[in-house]
Amino acid sequence: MNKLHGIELHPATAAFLAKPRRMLIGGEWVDALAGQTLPVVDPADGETFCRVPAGEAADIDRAVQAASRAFESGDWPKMRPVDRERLLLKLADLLEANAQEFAELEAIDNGKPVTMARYVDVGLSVDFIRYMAGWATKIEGSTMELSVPLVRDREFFGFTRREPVGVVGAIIPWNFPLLMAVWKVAPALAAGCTMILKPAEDTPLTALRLGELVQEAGYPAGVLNVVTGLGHTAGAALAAHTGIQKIAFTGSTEIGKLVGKAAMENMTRCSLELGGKSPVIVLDDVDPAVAAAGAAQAIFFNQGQVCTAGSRLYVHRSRFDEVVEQLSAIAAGMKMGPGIDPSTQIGPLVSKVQQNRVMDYVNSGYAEGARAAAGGAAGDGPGCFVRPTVLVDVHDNMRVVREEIFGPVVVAQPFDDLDEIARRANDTPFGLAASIWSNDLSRVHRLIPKIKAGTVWVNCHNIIENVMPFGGFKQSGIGREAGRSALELYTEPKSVIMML
Ligand code: TXE
Repeated sequence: MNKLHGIELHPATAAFLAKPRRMLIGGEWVDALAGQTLPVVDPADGETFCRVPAGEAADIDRAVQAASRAFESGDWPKMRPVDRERLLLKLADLLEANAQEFAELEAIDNGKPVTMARYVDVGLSVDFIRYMAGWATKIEGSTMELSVPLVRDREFFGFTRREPVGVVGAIIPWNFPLLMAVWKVAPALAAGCTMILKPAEDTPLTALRLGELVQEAGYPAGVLNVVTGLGHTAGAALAAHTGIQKIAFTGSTEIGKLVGKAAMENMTRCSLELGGKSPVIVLDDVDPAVAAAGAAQAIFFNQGQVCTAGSRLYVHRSRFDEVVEQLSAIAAGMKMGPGIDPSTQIGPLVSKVQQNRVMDYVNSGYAEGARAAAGGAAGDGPGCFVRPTVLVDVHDNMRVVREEIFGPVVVAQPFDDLDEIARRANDTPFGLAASIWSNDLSRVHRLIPKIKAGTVWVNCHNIIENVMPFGGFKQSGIGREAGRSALELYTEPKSVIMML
């Protein structure tokens, strides 16, 4: 396949798609033990364009054994931190050198616009690996003065160490396949852990290609294993495996709870990054054009398939009509098309399942009295498109306001005062993110502590930064990825008390 949807593919993309794809276990490229495969579907036209192995429990078991050998042999955890750092930097360099291929694979597999994939998915991944590489040499404990009772004539000395937690299972979603892989791989490897990575069944390609780069960079066998497969088989087997010491999951709240329960059975360390229903709060001092552009980016970025998507828009009543009108004009003007086409602004959703899920929500909104100020329908043809949609005439109890839609659909409502908006913004089981739009510092600062969310943006939305902790309050998850906090997820503190 050299051309797709009339667009010439980079020769490296075409070459990767042309060869058989296997899973990476213990430094070897292997088929699933049962010999089964899964289709990989182009969401722009619904066609299967390649297949990957359908790994199951037995394959997961092999991968856990390989990762355990790499951990217990000390090949990775005992490698000099500066050498682990060097290998992570090498991985970042290789990813950067192959950026166009990764962007195209992501665009074809997930449907997202290729230009966005190039600068957001691949660009952020390169930066993130480099940032995390630096932490390999900076994992520290502390020393303490002890006051041990009853043994006053002896001296004591206490210190803490941070040790790698061990073998890590990572289960990732399909919305940012490469970036979500890297968010788990880079801190885990920097900390000295080894890993089994299970990408989402809808988007397995960049995780497999990342495995190739890890091999090319010269990592010891078994440090990173990539097993493709379904969630309820491969994913469930990984979460429940007694050979892992930590599971890191990003996905739906529903499956996150299952993964959490399986982890607790074995006391496996567990971090969960789950769904959201993030509010975008526009106060009355904001230029409606700025608010509309911000709200559009908050919800339409990545077709709304973002855990932090600004899916609930609250605008002060005095500005509501103007903002909704301008936002609707932006929505109506967005160019929809296959992700691989560089002129596309809105690609297809990841799958038919997701398109149907999103359209079911839109139709439930209509049934409860909502009206589309823009969009409100699927795209024509076999692709998994949903038109950028702005729903108005909604109220707080509708499903479209309460549940995560995970598509390009925003519900817009007016509000009157700050106390009311804080209460309504928090009236959700989720607590991942929120944005406040205003230049009135006093009101912004009064709102920030009232919002129950892991990230609050001011005059921006969906800005993800390597150095900032990222995660959710309430049912949006447990733990904080990125920044220094990510290292805490992959290390265990050990207290050492010495009598001198
Ligand atoms: O997610 P799943 P789905 C939300 C979003 C979306 C909905 C459903 O609302 O509409 O979830 O998407 C693996 N044991 N988010 O069904 O099922 C699966 O193979 C272990 C928000 O795709 O949670 C994949 O690798 N693992 C989210 C991963 O879990 C299992 C991103 C996520 O899939 C499993 C994605 C099981 N029993 C969806 N079942 C976000 N926070 O960004 C599935 N998996």
